[in-house]
Amino acid sequence: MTWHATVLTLFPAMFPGPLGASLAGRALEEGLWRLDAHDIREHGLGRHRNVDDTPFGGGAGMVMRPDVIDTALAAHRAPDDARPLIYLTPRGRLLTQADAARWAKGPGLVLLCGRYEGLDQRVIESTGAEEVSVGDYVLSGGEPAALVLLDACLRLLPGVMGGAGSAEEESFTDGLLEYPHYTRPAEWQGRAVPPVLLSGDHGAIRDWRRDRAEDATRTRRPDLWAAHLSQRMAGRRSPADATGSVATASAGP
Ligand code: 9D3
Repeated sequence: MTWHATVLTLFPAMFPGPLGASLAGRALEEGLWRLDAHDIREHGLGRHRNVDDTPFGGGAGMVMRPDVIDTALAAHRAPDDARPLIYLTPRGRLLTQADAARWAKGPGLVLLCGRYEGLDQRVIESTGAEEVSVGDYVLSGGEPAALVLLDACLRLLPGVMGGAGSAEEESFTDGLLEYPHYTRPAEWQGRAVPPVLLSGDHGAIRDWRRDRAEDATRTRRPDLWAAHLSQRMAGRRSPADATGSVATASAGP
């Protein structure tokens, strides 16, 4: 079975968008994955196909109606559909690489994109949708977030990337940012490549890259650095130290 993404959105023209180009686009053409984007407005109410209404309790903006969302979902998701239902919302928990890895192994996803102030809370609860955000910045809607989430999953599907995949995957799992990269020319606009990279000393190159990766992580991403340090401490803790081992096993980064 091919990995199947269904997107419910008011802007189906935003799909596949950038996922129609590059490796994901090639894989889409080759049938390695499938994408269906459906317009929620097709399930809207009345002559104007209304999908939203004013919020109970007052306040600014509009809320997407639960009946409309429920009808749209019923139309595009069979009762026995095993795919996780994800609602893209700034109120969601942050997307992680572990999510992408888990979802890439499954049959696909059903993605619900909100506009306006979002969905009526009752339809989120009744459907059991998983609420996911892609970061702490304000987007115009869930669609660009859905594209990001899909990209993260697609590059993990067998055959989508050039094959180098899983070994390279370890580098983010290792918990450090990457070291900086250089190529020819060895000197450019008065800037030299770090001499160690031209030395042929592979031990020294490995050490330099490790140092640069640690420096970058420490200064740019103190959150990742703290997680990396506790991982490193856990790795060095004696297995005989039972208390330490148990505490470490349950405390993921
Ligand atoms: C900032 C306060 N609000 C608007 C007056 C709430 C709001 C609702 C909906 C803000 C943005 C949006 C649209 N964004 C998404 O639907 C969204 C999103 C995001 O904005 N950032 C990160 N991840 C996501 S996932 C969906």
